Amino acid sequence: MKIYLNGKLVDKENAKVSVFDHGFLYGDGGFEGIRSYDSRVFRLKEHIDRLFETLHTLMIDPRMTKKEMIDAVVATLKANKIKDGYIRLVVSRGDGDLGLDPRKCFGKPNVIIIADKIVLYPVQLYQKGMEIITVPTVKNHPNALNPQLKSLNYLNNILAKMEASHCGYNEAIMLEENGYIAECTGDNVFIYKNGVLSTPHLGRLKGITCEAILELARKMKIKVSEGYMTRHELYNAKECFLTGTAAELIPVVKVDGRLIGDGRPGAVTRKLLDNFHQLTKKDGVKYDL
Ligand code: PXG
Repeated sequence: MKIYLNGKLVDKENAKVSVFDHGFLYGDGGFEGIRSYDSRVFRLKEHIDRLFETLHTLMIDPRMTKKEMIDAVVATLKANKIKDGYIRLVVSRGDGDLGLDPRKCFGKPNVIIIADKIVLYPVQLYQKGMEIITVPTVKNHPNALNPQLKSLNYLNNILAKMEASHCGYNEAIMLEENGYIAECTGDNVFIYKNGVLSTPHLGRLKGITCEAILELARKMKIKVSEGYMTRHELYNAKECFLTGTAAELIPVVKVDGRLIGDGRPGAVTRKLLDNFHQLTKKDGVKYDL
């Protein structure tokens, strides 16, 4: 396996960064999780735009242009001969001393690209739908660590994930401190009822999959709404599903013990998943192996 590390494609064994890297010491950096389908990197430009926004807020200069970053992702996929895969792109602040002050870092961020195979949720979950719960750990406040930042500090989500798995569930719904639905630990949340597809508007990552689903829904003439969402609305939705790069679109049939709709993946959910699969066949940056 070849890993992209600061401009070079190196063997996995040699892909190493220092223990003084502030990504390791403090979670100081940003990342993206990207997918390729049959030699097309899905919405690569959008992922790179989001990464650069995260880095802009963190005041980390990757010392590469967006075009160079796109080329580096494609080069990594080609070097590993991966047609269908998962790409993890990480930019950390780089080496510094043991203090958290970024000014004492050396201004050389580490840029890492790993291209690997993707492991999906089991296929039965897509057919039967998932059962999930809301958890006590609240979503980071936007003025603390904005959920729109895809930062290397994922502990907020990891704590919520632990709460879900401790209770025997695969995914957790996280609420904002005022109780409104925010998102899951690695997915956005959607509900459908009375012809309207809704997703929370704030307190969440602006998911690339989420945006793609909103676009598809508009094309299907489904009304879409981004606003506040309570647990009551979620429990009484006709359909519910989660979206994310890893999960794509996965139906949810029970939340906190409440059956959603008739307890089976809904027709709109299934149609959107179908259309999403079609989209992955024509969207994105094409490359030849
Ligand atoms: N919310 C959060 C908190 C996420 O981390 C999403 C929503 C969905 O966003 P996208 O852009 O993927 O539609 C994410 C994405 C992993 C993994 O390894 C996590 C994500 C994506 C890919 C892999 O657990 N999270």
